[in-house]
Amino acid sequence: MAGIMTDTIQKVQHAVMGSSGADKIVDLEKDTKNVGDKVQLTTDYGVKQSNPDDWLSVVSKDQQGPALLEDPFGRERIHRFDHERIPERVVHARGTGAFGKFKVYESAEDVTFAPVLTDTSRETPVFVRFSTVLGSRGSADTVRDVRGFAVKFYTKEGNWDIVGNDIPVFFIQDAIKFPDVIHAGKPEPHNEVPQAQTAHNNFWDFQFNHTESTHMFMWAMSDRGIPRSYRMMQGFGVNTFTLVNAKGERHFVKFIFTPELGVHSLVWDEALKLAGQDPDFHRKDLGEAIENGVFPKWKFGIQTIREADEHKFDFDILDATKIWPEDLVPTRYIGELELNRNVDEFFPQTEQVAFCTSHVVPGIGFSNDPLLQGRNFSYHDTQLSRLGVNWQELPINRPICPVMNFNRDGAMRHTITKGTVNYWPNRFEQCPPASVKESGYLEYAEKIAGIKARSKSEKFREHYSQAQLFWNSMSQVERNHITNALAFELDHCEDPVVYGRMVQRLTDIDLGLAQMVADMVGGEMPTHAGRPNHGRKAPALSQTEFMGMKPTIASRRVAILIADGYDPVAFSAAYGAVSAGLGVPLVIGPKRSKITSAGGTSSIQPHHHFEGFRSTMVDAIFIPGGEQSVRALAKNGRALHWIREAFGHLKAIGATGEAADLVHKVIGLPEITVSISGDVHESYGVVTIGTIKPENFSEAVTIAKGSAGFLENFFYAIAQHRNWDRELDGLNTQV
Ligand code: HDD
Repeated sequence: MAGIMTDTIQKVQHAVMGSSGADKIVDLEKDTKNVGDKVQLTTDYGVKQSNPDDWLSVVSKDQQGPALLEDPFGRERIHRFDHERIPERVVHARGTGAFGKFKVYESAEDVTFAPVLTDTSRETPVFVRFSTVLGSRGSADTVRDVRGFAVKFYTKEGNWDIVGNDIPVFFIQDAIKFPDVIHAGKPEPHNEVPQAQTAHNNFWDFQFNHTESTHMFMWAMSDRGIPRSYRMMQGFGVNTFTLVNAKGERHFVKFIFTPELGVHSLVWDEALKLAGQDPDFHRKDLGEAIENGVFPKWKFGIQTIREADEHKFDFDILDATKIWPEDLVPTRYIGELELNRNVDEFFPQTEQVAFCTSHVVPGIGFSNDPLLQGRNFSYHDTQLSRLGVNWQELPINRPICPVMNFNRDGAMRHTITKGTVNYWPNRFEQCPPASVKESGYLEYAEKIAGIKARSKSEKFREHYSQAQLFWNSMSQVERNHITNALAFELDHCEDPVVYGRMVQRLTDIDLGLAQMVADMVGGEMPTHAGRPNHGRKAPALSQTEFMGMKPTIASRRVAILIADGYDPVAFSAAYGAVSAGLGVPLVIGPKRSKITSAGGTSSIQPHHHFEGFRSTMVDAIFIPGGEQSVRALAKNGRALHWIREAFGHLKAIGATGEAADLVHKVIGLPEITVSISGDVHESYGVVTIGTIKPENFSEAVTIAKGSAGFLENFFYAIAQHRNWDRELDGLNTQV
């Protein structure tokens, strides 16, 4: 009788003991094998194969006869291949993932008894999958879209999933509308166009017809819709969950992740180009950072509201189209999420990972948020069609704690459970339920009274106030970007009804915005506001709030542009310092064969050539002097385009010696260049110096503006992410 439990417990004991972020990796090891091991090629049934290249056929010296169906090896190859695909996710099909760990540094025991949020000595293994929403599995990473941010915590009490987005609100309030919003956003039914974008009639027709979407489309049109990196996005659980503490008190809660590197975005022209030039940009970016040991980290925060305060707000706290403004409900940061390991194989890990909002652990519960209630049904359901009923047995999905119950059988079941009974209760009392003290799930005894009806409570009917709050809280640059994004999207709507009505909708947010968009896309020019603007602001809604983190160049890609005859001193100083700062130096030349320095003292094989790689793929460019090199670059149209484009995309540019003149000539800035220290000059994030100084050889470059060193100032410009002044002053037109 004890056999069942003992066997299972033994299986997982190894993984559960020790509680480091590596527990899940240890758990996966038993299902992981190495192609590199000295094993010979076999069929799936283990028989070694002597010739995997020729199908068994009738052949003679001078005649190729028919292939024989009797060949079991040939048939197996084709059969297996024919069935390699599973249905892609109906939304969030395109994504990438990584392993890591989660730790709380401040116990939240005042609001929950969930050890994952109270035990500060614990490290919980996690798997995180980032995604876009609308595109197919093979679509581009950098399209304008909401990004998924799904975290699976493998806790000792079972799996807990936060299935969130990089935007804190959602398009709809009620799950019953989910098929409509997704149908409207996905490619249109008659021609399956467009791929991975919201810039089409149906999406905007839906937005007009659902006033509740107004808040979210403003977020989607903001720079949040085109993140620079998955590592530079916030993550939000969006829905309202609940926490219960040891005293049995309940709080409403929202979950938030804020990246250590700050929140940063691409610029639109860059995002468009990257979609073609490097469709895997975000996927590679995450892999590269982890590979280089620059592990992405997020602070984990909670916003909590006492149960008794549920109705104290002018919005319904269960409405997923509303944020809880920070001035009313501050975020309390209590933990840290770190990603530190790439997957070994994409399909069994990233593709087969499956999240469920309904998966919570004791101490965490749901609310009556009508979107969440529907999600709790949908996720398990979709895994059934994607992966089958035994999807939780898959290595990536199984918990690291013991799993034992009487759910049995089904397609592809592979756990073998010993014992004579498969039901509860049973005469052996096998597999008894656990009390709350033994970590059994606590159902919070909530009193519910109401009338069964298809409607929502009163406060769910207000749809514009927070859209205005968002717009009011944006910086000028952010407002420009939202205006341009709306102008782009509506330009792709051919139906005048669609763009005409949307222009009118924008008057419910801001008349000026509506007029600027109307001017660009056509439609009747609005003359008065649809409703008064309340004028309130919430600074934490602006990305600029999350840009000023500690300046760093860690994980930033810096392209070093050279040709034969480059200055080896400036080159080495910059290359060494970028590497020392954990940035990624990438040498780019006219060709990928060896490039020789001035005086022939050194040479290097570039990582890429100007045509093969583009400025869109880096964060900054550096050009060392060297008369011959700079002369060659000046004659190379693609190299000049690199400089113009990087400038247009607001990126930091550094140049020394002869290259300083070249840069200024190409971008046309000389008259506004100011000296910031000695002969170090800076203007709009373009940093130049006549000759690189000995102090710049130091590997430990302090990142500071206005200091004597060239690299200090150049790195500061990189750490700022982009130079927005160029855009505000209209200098970024050459892209
Ligand atoms: Fe969803 C996937 C996030 C509303 C139904 N959703 C999915 C993923 C994320 C989200 C990040 C990808 C998970 C992964 O990486 O595998 N979804 C959200 C957020 C929502 C939301 C933040 C609003 C708060 N979703 C939502 C609703 C429904 C669904 C209202 C249905 C009623 N979502 C699904 C799904 C998916 C999914 C169809 C597709 C693949 C999957 O679940 O595993 O069930």
